[in-house]
Amino acid sequence: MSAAGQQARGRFIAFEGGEGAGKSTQGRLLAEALRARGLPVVVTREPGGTPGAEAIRSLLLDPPGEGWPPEAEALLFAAARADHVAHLIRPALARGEWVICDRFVDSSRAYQGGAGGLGDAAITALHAFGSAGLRPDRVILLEAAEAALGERLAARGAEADAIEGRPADYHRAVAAAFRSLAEADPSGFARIDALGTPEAVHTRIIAALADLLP
Ligand code: Z5A
Repeated sequence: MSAAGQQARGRFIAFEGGEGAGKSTQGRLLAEALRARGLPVVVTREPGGTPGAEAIRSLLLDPPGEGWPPEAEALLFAAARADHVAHLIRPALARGEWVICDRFVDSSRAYQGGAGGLGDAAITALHAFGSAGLRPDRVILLEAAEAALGERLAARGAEADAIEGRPADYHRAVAAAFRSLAEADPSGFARIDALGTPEAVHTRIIAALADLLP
C-alpha cells in the first residue's frame, strides 16, 4: 500500500518472439526471481489464460473445417485477449500483482497484422475495442537467428500446430514485423539476445527490467 493507503498497480510484462525463442522458460525464471523478492506474480499465456480464452485457443491452434480466414483468425485472437484482459490481467494488476504473459497483442500485430497481411491499424483497432488498448509496461522481445531456433525446436520434437506449421517465409515475416515494432517503440520493448544458457538470457532480462523493479 502507498502512503495514501492506495494499492499500487502491478506491473505487466509480456514475452514475445518466434516459436522456440524461450518465452515460457524465461517467463518461469522471471516469476521465480520476482517471487524471491517477495513480489506477487501471476504467470499466464496467450492465446489462453482463462477458461474462455483457452477454449478459443483450441479453435485457433487446431481449427475445425478448412481453417480460419485471416480476418476471423484476428477476431478470435482479439476475443480471447478481451476475455483474458477482463477476467485475469486487469484484476491481477488492480490487486498490485505482477503479470507475466507469454505473448500478448504484439503477437497479433506481428503474425496477423504483419505476416498475415491485415496491417497494424486493423489489429490495433481490434485491441482498442476488445481490451481498451491495454499495453504491457515492458515487452521482452527474445530474438535469435532462425537456424538456432530451428535446432531447439527439432531437439524438443513436438508436433507443429496450425500456425507453427506455416511456411518459413511466414515466420521470417513475423520476425521482421517484431523487429520493426521494437524499433518504433524503443522504451516499450527490450530486445534480448535469446542465445546462451537460460540463466545467461535471464540475467539480460533482469537488467532490461531494472528500472521497473522495486
Ligand atoms: N499467435 C498468433 O498468431 N497471434 C497471437 O496474437 C498470439 C499467438 C497470442 C501459440 O503457440 C501460437 O499462436 C504461436 C503464435 C500464435 N505460433 N507460432 N509460431 P504456443 O503458445 O503454443 O507456442 P509459442 O508461443 O511459439 O511457444 P513455444 O514454441 O513453446 O516457444 P517458447 O515458449 O518461446 O520457448 P520455450 O518453450 O521456453 O523453449 C522452447 C525449447 O527450447 C524447449 O525445449 C526449451 O527447453 C528450450 N530452451 C529454452 N531456452 C533455451 C536456451 N536458452 N538454450 C537452449 N534451449 C532452450
